Amino acid sequence: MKTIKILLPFLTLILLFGSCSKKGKKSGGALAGDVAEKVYVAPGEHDEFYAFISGGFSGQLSVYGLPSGRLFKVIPVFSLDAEKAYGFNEETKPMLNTSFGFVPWDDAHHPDISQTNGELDGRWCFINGNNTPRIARIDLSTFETAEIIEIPNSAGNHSSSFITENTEYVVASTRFSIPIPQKDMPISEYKSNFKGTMSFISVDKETGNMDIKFQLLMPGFDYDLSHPGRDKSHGWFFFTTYNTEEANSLLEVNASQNDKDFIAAVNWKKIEEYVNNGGGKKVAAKYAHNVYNDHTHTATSTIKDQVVMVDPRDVPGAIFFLPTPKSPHGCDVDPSGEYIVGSGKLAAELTVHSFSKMLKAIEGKKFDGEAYGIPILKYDEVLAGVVKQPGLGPLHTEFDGKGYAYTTFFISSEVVKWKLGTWEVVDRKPTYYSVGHLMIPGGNSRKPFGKYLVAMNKITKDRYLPTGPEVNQSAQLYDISGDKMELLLDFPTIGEPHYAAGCPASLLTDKSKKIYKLEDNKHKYAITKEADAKVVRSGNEVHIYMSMIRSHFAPDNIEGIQVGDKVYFHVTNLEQDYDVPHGISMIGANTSELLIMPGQTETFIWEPKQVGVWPFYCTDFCSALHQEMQGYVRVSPKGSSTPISYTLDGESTSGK
Ligand SMILES: [Cu+2]
Repeated sequence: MKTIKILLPFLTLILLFGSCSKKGKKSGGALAGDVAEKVYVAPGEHDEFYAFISGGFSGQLSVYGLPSGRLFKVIPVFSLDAEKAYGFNEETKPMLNTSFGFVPWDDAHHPDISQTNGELDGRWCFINGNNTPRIARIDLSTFETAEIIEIPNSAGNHSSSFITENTEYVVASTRFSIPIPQKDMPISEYKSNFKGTMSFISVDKETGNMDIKFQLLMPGFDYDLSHPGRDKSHGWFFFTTYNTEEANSLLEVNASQNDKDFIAAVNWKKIEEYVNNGGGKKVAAKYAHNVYNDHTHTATSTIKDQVVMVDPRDVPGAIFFLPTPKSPHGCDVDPSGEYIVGSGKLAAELTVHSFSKMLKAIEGKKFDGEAYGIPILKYDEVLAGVVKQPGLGPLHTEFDGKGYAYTTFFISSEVVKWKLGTWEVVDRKPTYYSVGHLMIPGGNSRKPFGKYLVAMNKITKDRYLPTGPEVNQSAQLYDISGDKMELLLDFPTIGEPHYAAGCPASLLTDKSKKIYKLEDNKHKYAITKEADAKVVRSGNEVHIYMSMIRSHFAPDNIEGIQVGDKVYFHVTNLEQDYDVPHGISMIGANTSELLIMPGQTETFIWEPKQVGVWPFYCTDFCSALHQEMQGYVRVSPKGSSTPISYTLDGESTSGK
């Protein structure tokens, strides 16, 4: 017995430091022998889940398979994409228009998949642009960005883009408070003058189209993350706050003074009703609304000029503050809708609030003062329980649907599994290293698929072959189907993955689009057969109506172009076969290539600067004769008498 007592501390030490001593070697040495089998997806086989992982500062959303960790696609959302010409071709440039002009780069943070009755329905994925506040909707049949709406009266669009359980709203809120409306004023007058907003963006049930239904004018705190109520708490939305001190400088000290910040509980159904009855004030606000049309293959950008602003004091009983220690980050609601987990980054314990206790406390008016007219509920009256000494630096919690929660701890670099209701820690596993968010497919819904957990780590260090000073960020896959979590796989990620959403592959595979039908192509410059290809001059603008099909362009020889012309290549891919895109590249053009899907039309502009005969070619290897897929443009001096002419089917035709 004595020996065991003496040995135990040593064993613990060995366990604790065992992983560190393996640095540089295969830390997978601790893995069980059958781990490889669990992530191995044989050639030709498909993964069980999709994972949509945000690209952070890359402004994109990447699509992976689980359990293999294979990368399938990078979906361009808020940033130019040189692989797919998003934001380079004329059709998608309007997608990146904002009230600040063309903003071709953003910081994409939190994807969320649409839901019906609280369960993932796989129709759309939403994601926020954090820097120049925007929300995007990605169509999960095409895996393309279908719509982007800018959020006015916002800065640091961080507690976004989370959706209610019938996708009634996608919700966005401000991390940075600002003067609303914006004006020139001293920063030192921040306190009580700067404000935050919460935006409720309605989503059309059929089309998915977004529209800002209302904005809530909130106290000047930092709103960090948010999640909707579900099931019994459907109709409410919860937001974490920090900097309730309203500091405007040295926040690392000045925003950590209060023992407790808040979770704001918003009864959006009540506010919706108020707005539907004419409540709220229409205020001037300039913001862009950009929509891509699958038939014209073209995006339009509309600048809108007002929003409905609601002052919470005008809707009593709609918003309450739940005191939550200490600078909480994650704000997560369990599948039953009863528990609201607030992860206080600087707190020793993990705080869990109870929705039913909250309702009782509201009814009994158990208030502890108010902040800017919003009642603060008594901490003890809303508390469901605390997870004691769970780890250091809790950030984000998701759920497995089997009564357990999984929380990431940034400082102690681990994922901790604990039981809802008893609050006991039942398992913990290290992450490599410093995990931010985690994802369980469906973990933010009534019906999680509690088989895998993906940890998104901020630091990679020695996990991969070195690639200079910068190493890719990393995700790690854990099997959570048993009592104990099991680390299965490391895989590198694109950009900085802030957050992810996942769903069973079966939800998306059947409706994944294969081609765009040519007969549905309503692009202004589309042609549906080669015989319609033509070149039309209008002043110094030349429009080339071009087609591509294995393995040639029509026309492939063009003459009569002059230096100083603005030449529009409108290129239609006539293929009607799955997975046969073509590309086009023209020497000296600002856009090196367009990648055009079967049935789709895209446009680039070429402004020839030099006399000569200049080639163009297909950039996407499309057939055995791909290298033959090429053509020439003859450029004559400005004012030359060489008429427009072009070849169709090898014959020369004169143009107009
Ligand atoms: Cu080709």
